[in-house]
Amino acid sequence: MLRRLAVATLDANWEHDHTVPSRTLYPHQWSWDSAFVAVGLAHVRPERAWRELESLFRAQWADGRVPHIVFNPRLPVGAYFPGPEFWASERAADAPAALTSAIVQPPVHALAAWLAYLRVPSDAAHAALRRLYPRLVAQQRYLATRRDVGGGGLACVVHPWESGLDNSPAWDKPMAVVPADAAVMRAYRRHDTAHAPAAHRPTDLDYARYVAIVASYRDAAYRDDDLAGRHPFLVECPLFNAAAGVAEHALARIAPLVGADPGPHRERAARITDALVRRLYDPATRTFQPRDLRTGRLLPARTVLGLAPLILPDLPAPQVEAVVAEARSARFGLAARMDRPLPSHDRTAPDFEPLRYWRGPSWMNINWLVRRGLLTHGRADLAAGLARSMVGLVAGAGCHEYFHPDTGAGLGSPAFGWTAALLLDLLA
Ligand code: 9YW
Repeated sequence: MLRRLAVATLDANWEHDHTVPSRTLYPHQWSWDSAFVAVGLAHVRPERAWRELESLFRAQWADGRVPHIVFNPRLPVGAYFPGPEFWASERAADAPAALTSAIVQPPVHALAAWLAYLRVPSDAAHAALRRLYPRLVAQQRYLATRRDVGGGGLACVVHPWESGLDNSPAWDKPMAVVPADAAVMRAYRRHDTAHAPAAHRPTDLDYARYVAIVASYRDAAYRDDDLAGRHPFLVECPLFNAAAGVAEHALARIAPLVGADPGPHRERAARITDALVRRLYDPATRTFQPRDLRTGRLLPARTVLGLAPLILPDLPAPQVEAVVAEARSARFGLAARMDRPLPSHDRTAPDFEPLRYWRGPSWMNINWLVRRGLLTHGRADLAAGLARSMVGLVAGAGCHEYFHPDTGAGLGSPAFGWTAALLLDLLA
């Protein structure tokens, strides 16, 4: 039954060569959504899993960046805000012919490609891996070179949207100093609040700041040189960089299959893990925290982003223990028997908001990543507890975008791509 619901959701969201996250809220192709969706499609429609990844990478920029949105040119202007006219990515020398945004999302694609291949290692899958490998390598090179603004071996994100967790409390401090006026939003029509209650979504002031950060990047034709001198939002995120590390591990597995040397990938993976521990681990609180490059300080909110480094297979034992302890604390509630998956923010924090998007609700993709981390580090008991709670959530509410972290009620889009896809992976 559940499996059938998940497949029907993915089929309904399939759009000629990719899957939309949601027909109503997000009608274009989103980068990390496509990676998660490919993991699920590999179980039921393997040929589509490769089309999903390949259509995304066809829109890759010449500098290697993989845009966070690839716009469907068949949709009318105004189908989503901000649309291609707002991004005006044609101002950048490296932009592709496709209509895209100009920022990125967490690089979970190499992992998705590796898992899709493992699931069905057919000749077609092998051929797709060969085509994707150089593109995945270019994606990593972009992040490791142009985005190492702090010079310490980590990629920085230049917009909260790049973190994938848009309005996470992690970003409150750096966002608070971005100059913006909520009144700016009168000039635009938000698409999201027409399809979901405003109380669940980022505020107009958040959006005014999102717009201001894009405007700053756009005014520099989306160049990455001298970001430190001019850009209003620059943070090193633990989830984003953990994804980049895992990508190198995945590429090390893929490389021999396509006639490439896995050695450099292993070395880069080790360097990323080392940099994460050195730059984002706080021994005083025993947590991973994002670093604000504009102040040089770690950001204090204890969000679920801090649990993501668990996905790194070479995370040293003290940090593994620390992340597991944080996940098991009252802040997140991980246990071998648990009713609800992990929330997106510390339940005990005064700014925990169970209904508002990334400020409290539970999300399948983050829980799926944490579960992988638990399996990687031999915590099968906790991984099983988490998986059961995730399946229970979808069994109770359907393939929603996110869920109330206490009641399990479905929130946001009711037919969401990555929820369906990752459920299929859990049920496999
Ligand atoms: C928005 C599509 C995207 C996700 C992001 C999520 C949201 C778009 O939806 O961003 O309107 O804010 O935050 O992670 O990729 O599902």
